[in-house]
Amino acid sequence: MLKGVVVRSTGSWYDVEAEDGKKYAARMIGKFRLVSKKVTNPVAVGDEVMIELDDTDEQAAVIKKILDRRNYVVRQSPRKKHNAHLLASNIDQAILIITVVEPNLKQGFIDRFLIMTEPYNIPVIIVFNKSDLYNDGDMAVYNFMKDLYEKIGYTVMLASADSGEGMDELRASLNGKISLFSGQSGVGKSSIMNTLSDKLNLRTDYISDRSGKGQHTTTFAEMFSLDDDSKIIDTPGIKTLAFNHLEVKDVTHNFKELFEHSSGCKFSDCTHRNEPKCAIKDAVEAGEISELRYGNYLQIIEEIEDQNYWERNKDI
Ligand SMILES: Nc1nc2c(ncn2[C@@H]2O[C@H](COP(=O)(O)OP(=O)(O)O)[C@@H](O)[C@H]2O)c(=O)[nH]1
Ligand SMILES: [Mg+2]
Ligand SMILES: [Zn+2]
Repeated sequence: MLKGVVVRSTGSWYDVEAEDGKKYAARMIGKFRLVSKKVTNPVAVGDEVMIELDDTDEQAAVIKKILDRRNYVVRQSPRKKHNAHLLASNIDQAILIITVVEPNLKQGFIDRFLIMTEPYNIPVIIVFNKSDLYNDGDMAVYNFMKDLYEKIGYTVMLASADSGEGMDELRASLNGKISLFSGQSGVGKSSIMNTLSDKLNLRTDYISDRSGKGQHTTTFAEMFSLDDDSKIIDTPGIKTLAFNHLEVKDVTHNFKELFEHSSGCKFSDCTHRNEPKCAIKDAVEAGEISELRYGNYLQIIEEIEDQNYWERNKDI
């Protein structure tokens, strides 16, 4: 048996980089205990595993054991909306690539993304790419977002894969860490990763219209080495993030500043809507909590409740 790390997952087999320095195509045989019954894939990129080598094929192996994860990130399964899909595990930080233009900023996406990293308090760097295209108005949007998210504890950077702005700073922040790269299609994730390492050569998409409907070319998550102790994980571009696999309280607990203020609410299970003596509503009114974030929060919990209502009342 050898210890190794899953560096790529296709769903049917896994590329494992083992402690002997070699890469194996590993399969899974038999039953594996899932994070929970609601997770569709048992193994994720970043997982540490024990593998058994194949006697007949020197590149093949079988995954025998998944070692305990120190953290993981899940999203709603693209196929089964009440199930979760593991994106990656054992990461030090997440890099969310976003842009104000091309495609136009969807601010709500940032808040949805942060719900996925908050359960394990995974640090997030929000990178606003394509700064070379920003006019004064776009810069004002960026500065507003930087203020908003830094105030609640995230790091925000300005960057451009084209002009090179912010690339040294971003590269420095990846040193010695395993970083998950994520973002909507077309924001420049592959372009940025290519500038960070000349070995990568990832395919980049060409967007032909300003509406920004890029097609993504990354279909599976994959871990790459920047140097001996710095790794980056590329993930498929995300179109939308929905949370039908969660309960309202999961969202309530994973909006960082809402959770921090919630000790002031009268009811411990306060959802911060119509309940009396709600510290969150007070904080929004006082300008201490962003109305944008609060609005997104309300929208997400309503989506979950609407969904659950129809699920509960399927027979009607
Ligand atoms: N102007 C400009 N275009 C960029 C920048 N980064 C990426 N792009 C372009 O945006 C499109 C999508 O980039 P890509 O890296 O494939 O995005 P991904 O889908 O997030 O991986 C391509 O046409 C890139 O050339 C940037 O910093 N500035
Ligand atoms: Mg890409
Ligand atoms: Zn409340």
